[in-house]
Amino acid sequence: MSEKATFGAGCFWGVEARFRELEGVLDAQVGYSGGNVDNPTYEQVCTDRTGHAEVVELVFDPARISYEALVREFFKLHDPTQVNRQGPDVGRQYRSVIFCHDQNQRETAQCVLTELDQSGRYAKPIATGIEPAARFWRAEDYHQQYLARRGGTCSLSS
Ligand code: MHO
Repeated sequence: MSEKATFGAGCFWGVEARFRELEGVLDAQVGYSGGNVDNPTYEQVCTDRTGHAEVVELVFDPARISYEALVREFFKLHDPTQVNRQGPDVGRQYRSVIFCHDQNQRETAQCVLTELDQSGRYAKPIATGIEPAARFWRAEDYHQQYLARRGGTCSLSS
């Protein structure tokens, strides 16, 4: 059994690397979602005119890791209070967004978001969008497992 989960949390290099470390995550691909151009290139997305977010699409085994655990990890690995940016990376492509594949995912995402928003952990309100999954466009090969291949790190806020 496997399920999909899709998250946008800034530059997808670091987001992919972090999720790949989790037990129960079977596969991860980086790509673009939530925009209005078919099969966009990275250069098009960087113009901030296509509306796509950089996202990671995960395949996971819900018997080994829950969707809720993935959502909690998503919030931990970036600053969800930043609007249309993540650290030095600015533009709608870096927005914080959860693309839900079904009603259960939507309820879980909303529940964790509300809990964290009310926890006092953040100085500002959480800006994360919760949207129905749109079409996923796989990014260029050179963006896949980018950090693993380069041995580098990405500027993540926490
Ligand atoms: N600031 C990053 C963004 C890359 S990411 C794939 C860089 O260009 O190094 O958007």
